[in-house]
Amino acid sequence: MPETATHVGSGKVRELYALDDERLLLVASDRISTFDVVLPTEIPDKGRVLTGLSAFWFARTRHLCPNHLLAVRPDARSLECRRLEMLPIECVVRGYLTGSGWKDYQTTGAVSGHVLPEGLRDSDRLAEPIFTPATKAHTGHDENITRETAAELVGAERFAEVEATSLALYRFASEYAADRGILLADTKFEFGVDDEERLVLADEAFTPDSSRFWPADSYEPGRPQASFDKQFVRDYCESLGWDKTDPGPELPDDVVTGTRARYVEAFERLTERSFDRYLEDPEAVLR
Ligand code: Q0N
Repeated sequence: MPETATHVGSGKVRELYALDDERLLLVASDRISTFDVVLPTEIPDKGRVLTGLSAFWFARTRHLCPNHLLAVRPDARSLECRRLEMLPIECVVRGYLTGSGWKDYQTTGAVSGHVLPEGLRDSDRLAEPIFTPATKAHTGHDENITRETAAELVGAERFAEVEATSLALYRFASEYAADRGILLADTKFEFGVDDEERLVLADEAFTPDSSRFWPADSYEPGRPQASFDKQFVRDYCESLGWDKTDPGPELPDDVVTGTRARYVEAFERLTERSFDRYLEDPEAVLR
């Protein structure tokens, strides 16, 4: 009997289905966004790369925090997950100062209440990673909030737990990735709580859509960094003089091929497995 799945939500490039009362299916498409606009051209296998990376990291971080992953589907782009009660904050960890963190620092000298030393430059590495929670904006951009506001939203005890867990996850993965030539500048987690009130890592984990991946060999603070995965797309879009409003431009074949190769390269460097092997046996990435 074929199973039925009810569509319950979508992100910019992912879809969420309910399988039953306890399980969800998280499906990563091949859509790509840049400058916050989803482009009309897909990157073949992008969704499979992101799903495989998430599964890999869920398997390797279980000792730090339980997670929602139940199974990787044979299509290699879908994860069966446990249904949780989600916490109403985005849990961001920054090891480097860029994006909205750099913006907030330039205006206020602080990010989410962390007062930082003077004189930092765009993309500087921070002496210690910082936890910078944000609100879940359903439209537009997530907004960084203070640790106090985040603690009011989830409770002081749960806040202390998500902060410590997020920092431990980031330290573990960023050290592992840096050893393989990829800097994880920052990352965003979503957590839920199971029926026994245990904190559980949900959503995706250390994918290029939830983290900034930078090539370590070209890292140079004082300017924005090249994106490991999306730089060809950004350069092409900039060359057109597109105003960055919807609809975005179609991508030429060489940009599609080059970008697909970057995603596959990130997968293979981090997992130390062949991507073709992942497609043949997706669940093997968990072992
Ligand atoms: C959930 N979101 C926001 C896919 C990702 N394990 C879970 N249990 C209950 N709810 C959720 C999860 C998870 N993960 C997470 N929405 C519901 C992120 N979504 C946005 C749409 O694309």
